[in-house]
Amino acid sequence: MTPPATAPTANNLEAFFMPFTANRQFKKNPRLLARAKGVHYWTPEGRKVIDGTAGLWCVNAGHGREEIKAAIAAQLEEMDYAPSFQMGHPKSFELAARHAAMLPGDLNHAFYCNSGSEAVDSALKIALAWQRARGQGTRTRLIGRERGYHGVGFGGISVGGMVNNRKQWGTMLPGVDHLPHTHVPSKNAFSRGLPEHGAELADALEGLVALHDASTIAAVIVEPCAGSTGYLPPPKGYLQRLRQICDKHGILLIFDEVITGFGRLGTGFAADYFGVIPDLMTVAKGISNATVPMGGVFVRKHVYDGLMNGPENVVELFHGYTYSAHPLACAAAMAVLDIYKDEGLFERCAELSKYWEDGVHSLKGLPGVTDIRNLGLAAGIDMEARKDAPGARGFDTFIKAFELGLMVRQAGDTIAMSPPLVIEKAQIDEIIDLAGKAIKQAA
Ligand code: PXG
Ligand code: PLP
Repeated sequence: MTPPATAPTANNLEAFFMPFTANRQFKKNPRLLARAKGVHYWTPEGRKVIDGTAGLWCVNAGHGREEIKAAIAAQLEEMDYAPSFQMGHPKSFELAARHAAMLPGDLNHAFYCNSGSEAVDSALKIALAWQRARGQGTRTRLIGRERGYHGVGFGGISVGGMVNNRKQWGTMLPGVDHLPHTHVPSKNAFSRGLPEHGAELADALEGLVALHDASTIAAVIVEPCAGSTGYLPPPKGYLQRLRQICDKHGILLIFDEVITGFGRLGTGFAADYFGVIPDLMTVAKGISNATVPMGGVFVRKHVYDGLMNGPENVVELFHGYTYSAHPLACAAAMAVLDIYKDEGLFERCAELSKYWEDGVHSLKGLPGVTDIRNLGLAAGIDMEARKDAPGARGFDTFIKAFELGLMVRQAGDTIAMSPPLVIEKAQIDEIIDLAGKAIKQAA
């Protein structure tokens, strides 16, 4: 049979509608990745690129891990798929028990899905259902934060705070409000680790309570460290204060740990790092080392228990995905947990983070660099925008870096980096060197 004229070939990139990409620009000058191992990618032509971003903040244990491959292959052999609606398969329960055991406090229950976006929508729905189940059904309002990223579902973009991810979609969810973001470069520029100033920004939640009344507010969702917007570690004391205000007013606190979860800060979760336990936590990415898509919502005991009411034959939460707790994802996630533990990768991240901090802050003084932030194995570098061309300098820096052999992530005129946790010191040196060259070449 003759293939249709539009069959995609190496030089026909038209059919794929690319996500979060300037499609027409990309297809004129594509950047393809064809192979990956360890902390490197290779282009189809065989050019080696060091992965300064762990894919998209997700390949925490490095690429091509044999143990994960073997676990997925074995699961595929044994059973490809089983539904999780009114049925179960052993690995989903085993994985949830393992997650519960490693999570702080009484975050003892795991709901599974397939991405961070689904995790966020699931968490928002669980929060609303819980408030209703305890007789507080007037609490329907959800509070997010400016510059927040919570994926791309309607719930996630509504509580999210990045204008480009919102402006095409009209009113989104009703009854949402936002806290101010915590980026205060006038006071905190070039902070190493947590910025000193800005804990009082959490008090804006008291302002929202005064405006809307606590009886209308179900939950607050924040990223402990805002990731997508260019990496913003929270001011000292900020998350603790948010926790106190939520407790005072019966508002659930949701930490979106899609990026910070599974080791990025040198602890299992940001909740461990900050000693602040949210009522619900969303995760994805590092949960499966990005081998099989997976996301999850971890839920504290009171939230789970609050929903386990009514007749026992009635479904407690009318929510779930065909692929919730997919057997391949569960098998991958357990192999990943073994690697994190056996190789001590969270501890390794904690040990390397000072070296990383010194490295990224050595870029201070390069042309146009206005701020550098870091926490754990991640960093954000702000550059001055070119006159009348916001984002152009950031994009050029990203392109120059890729040509030099380094993957970074661009958000406007900010560059973010978050290498796999298996990175070596010499490779950190290489990343810093190439990032510095790219910043200079794009200046
Ligand atoms: N919450 C947070 C905090 C995230 O960082 C999501 C939810 C959504 O996850 P999914 O799996 O639906 O994409 C994310 C995802 C970037 C970048 O450039 C960040 C993400 C995704 C893609 C790019 O910083 N974060
Ligand atoms: N659309 C239709 C027509 C469906 O039947 C389903 C699931 O059964 C979905 C969407 C949701 O798909 P998923 O469960 O993979 O999110």
